[in-house]
Amino acid sequence: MAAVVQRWGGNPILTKADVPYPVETVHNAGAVKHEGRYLLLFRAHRRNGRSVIGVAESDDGYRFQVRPEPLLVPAQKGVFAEYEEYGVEDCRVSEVEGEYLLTYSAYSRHGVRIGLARTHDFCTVERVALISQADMRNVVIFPERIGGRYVRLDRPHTHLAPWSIWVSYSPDLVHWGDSRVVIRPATYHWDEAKVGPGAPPIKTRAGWLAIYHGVFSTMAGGVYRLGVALHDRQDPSRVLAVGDEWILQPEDPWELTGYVPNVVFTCGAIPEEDGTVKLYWGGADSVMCMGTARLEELVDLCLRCPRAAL
Ligand code: M1P
Repeated sequence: MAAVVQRWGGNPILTKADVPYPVETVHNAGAVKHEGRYLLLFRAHRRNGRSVIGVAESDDGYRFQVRPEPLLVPAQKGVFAEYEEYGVEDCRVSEVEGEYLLTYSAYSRHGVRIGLARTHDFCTVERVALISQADMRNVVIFPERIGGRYVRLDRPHTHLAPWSIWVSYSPDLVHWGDSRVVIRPATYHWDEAKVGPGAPPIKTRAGWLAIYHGVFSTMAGGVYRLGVALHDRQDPSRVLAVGDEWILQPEDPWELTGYVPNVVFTCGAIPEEDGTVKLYWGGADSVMCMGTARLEELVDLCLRCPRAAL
């Protein structure tokens, strides 16, 4: 049977050798189409072990060139400086009402929380707010307001239960609430250890298609895979279906070994007019890869063979 995600033959599309400043990894990139060009906002470890966000550009979504300087580095002053001291990671990009919203993990001695910034041109970035307390990662913002409010999926950490996906709402991007858990890991399933939002949700006729990551713990460590879920268009806290089967697992050598072995991890996917989606993922926390899938098939996978969301 054909794979749901067709890996591109030119993978990996970015490695540290493509970056014109010293870094040891290029992975977990947010993805967006801006003025007809594809942009990847990737995470890169500097040699002090802390991460920055760089930008790579492309005309076709396959062949990328990295800009000479990173776009986002830890803030040097103000409240952001205190909470970004250990680095900025795993940026997601959502276009909402003509501006691009960036959400990223901000690491510091206080834990990991989420920073939100905005840009119009991907040259200058304005930090808006720190939109969570510690500990939180993997925030994706829906590309439109729903019922007048911004909506996000996120993944808080707790010691009481496996880490789950939540939904939250905001009138102004700064204040968030009305939070509810929407997808929990499923016991003895490929995502049983934890789940987390991946790419910002994509609107389809059947609902919001959300690509997420799930982890299974083995004697050799966690295996990160990708799966899909469908949220109601008007009420995204209503999960219509979660696909029982993963859509992508580590298979290529650069996904099986690297900085963290056995990882495919997405922060971005770009829907195209022909019904396909370009999916970008980090391989083994070391390189960037891409592949394509048919949106209809991803939706179908959720509906045809669902597992319980909670
Ligand atoms: O090493 C795999 C991933 O681990 C973390 O992901 P999660 O939030 O699911 O625990 C992050 O550090 C992520 O960057 C990394 O790819």
